[in-house]
Amino acid sequence: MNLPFEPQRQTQDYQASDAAHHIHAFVDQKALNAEGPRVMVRGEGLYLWDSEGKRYLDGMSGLWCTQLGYGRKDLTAAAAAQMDQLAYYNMFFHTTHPAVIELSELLFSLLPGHYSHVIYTNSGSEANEVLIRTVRRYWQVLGKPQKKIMIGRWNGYHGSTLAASALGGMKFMHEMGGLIPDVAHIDEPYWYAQGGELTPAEFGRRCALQLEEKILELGAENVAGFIAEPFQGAGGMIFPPESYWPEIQRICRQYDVLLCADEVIGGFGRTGEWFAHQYFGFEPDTLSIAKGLTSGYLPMGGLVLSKRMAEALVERGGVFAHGLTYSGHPVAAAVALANLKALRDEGIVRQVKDDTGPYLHTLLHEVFGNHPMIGEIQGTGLLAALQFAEDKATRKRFANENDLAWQCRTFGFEEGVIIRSTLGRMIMAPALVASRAELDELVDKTRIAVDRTARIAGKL
Ligand code: PXG
Repeated sequence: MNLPFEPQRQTQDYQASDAAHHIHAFVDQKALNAEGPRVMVRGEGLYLWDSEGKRYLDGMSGLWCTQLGYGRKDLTAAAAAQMDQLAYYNMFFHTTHPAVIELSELLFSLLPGHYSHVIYTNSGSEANEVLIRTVRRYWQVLGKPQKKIMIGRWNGYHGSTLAASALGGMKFMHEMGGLIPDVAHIDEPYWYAQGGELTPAEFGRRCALQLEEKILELGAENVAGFIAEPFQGAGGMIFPPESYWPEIQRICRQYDVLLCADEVIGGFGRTGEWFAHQYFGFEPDTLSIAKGLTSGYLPMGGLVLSKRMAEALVERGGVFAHGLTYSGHPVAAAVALANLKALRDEGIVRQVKDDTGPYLHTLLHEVFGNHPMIGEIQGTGLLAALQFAEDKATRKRFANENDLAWQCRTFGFEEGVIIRSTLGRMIMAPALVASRAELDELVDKTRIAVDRTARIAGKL
C-alpha cells in the first residue's frame, strides 16, 4: 500500500503531535491532551485496530455511518476508478456528470415515489443549512415570504455549523457562538425522563401538541417548517411514543408547515427500512441525508425534496441562488452509488429487518431485560439504547448518570467494544453487515462493561 504518511510511529509520538495541532469535537481539549487520544490505524468489517495493535468491535459504525463496515474493496475500487476517469468536476454553469446522475437514479428508486429531487452537499450539517434556505425559498415562490420560521426540538441534533446548531436544541452548543433568527424549539418526546405520570401514548400526544401551540403562538402564516430526527440520535437514541408522529403530521398538514425529517442517522437501512420515517409511518416533505449514503467512506450529504416542492422551485422559482464547489462530487457520488448498490443487491436492509435486527433485540432483552442497572431498552433494526436507572419502578435516574455512562463507555473500550454514551444511555448502532456472531460479541462485551458500571453504582 502506498500510504502518503509514515505507517508506524509510536503512539506517544502521534499523541504529542495530535495535541500540538488539533481541537477535537465535543471535548475539553486540555483534558484530552493529558490523556492522549486512541490512534485508530486500520478497519476491516466491524473491527478496528489502534496503534497499539488492540482490536475493537465497532458497535457505533464509526459515527453511525459505516453501514457496510470497513475495508470494502468495491467502494475503494469505485473511488479509484472514478478518480482516474474524472477526479473532479461540478454541477455549476450548465454541466453535470454520469456518476451523480446514476446515483440519483438509484437513490430515487429506493425512496417513496413522492420524492423527486436532491441538492447534494458534503455533510449533514450542510444539508440542514441548505434546508433552511430552500424551505424559505419555496414559500417565497408560493407568494408567502413571511413564512420563514423553523421549529426544531430541544435536544435535537442537526449539525455543528451556525444554522444547523441553531436548528438543533443543544443549549450548550447555542452558547458557543450564538443563534440565528427565526428559529424556535419545542420539547423532545423523551418519555422515560420527562413523561412523569403520563402513559407513553399520552405523553407523545402532549409533546406533539406543543407543536400546534407553538405554531399558533408564532402565527401559522410565519412558520415555514418543522424539523426533527425521526428518532433522536446524538441526543440519546430516543424513540418517540407511537402516538407522536401521526399527530405531528396532522398538525403540519393542518397549518401548512413543511415537515422536514433529518434522516442523517436514520437513513440507509439503520431501522431495517430504507429510511426511518418509513419505519415510523409518516411522510415528510424533505429529507436531510448524509452518513450512510457513502457508508462514511467519503463525505457526502444532501437534501431530498418532494415532487411538490421541487416542482414549485423548478417551474416557478427562477434562479436558485445556491451552490457548493463539491455538490455531487464525482468521486463521492461513485462511492455512494457503489454503496447503495451493495446495500440493495446484497439484501442488507432486508437482513436487518428480518434477521439481524430482531436477533439483536431478542438478545438485548434476554441479557438486559432484568438487569438491575437498565430501566428501558429501545430501538429497532441495528440500533439500540440502554437506559440506566437508579430505581426502575419510579424511573428515577442516577444523579451522576453522565459520569456513569462515560465510565461504561471506557470499560467498553477496555473490553474491546465501542459503544456510545449519552446522558444516562448507552447506544449501539453497529454496521448493517453485522453477523449474528458479531452481535453476540457486541452484546456480551457490552454486558461486561455494564456490569462493571453497575458495581461502581452499587447495583451489583
Ligand atoms: N443531523 C443529524 C441527525 C446528525 O446526527 C448531523 C445532522 C450533522 O451531520 P455532519 O455530517 O455535519 O456531522 C448529524 C451528525 C454522535 C454524533 O456522537 C452524531 C453526529 C455527528 C457526530 C457525532 O452521536 N451526527
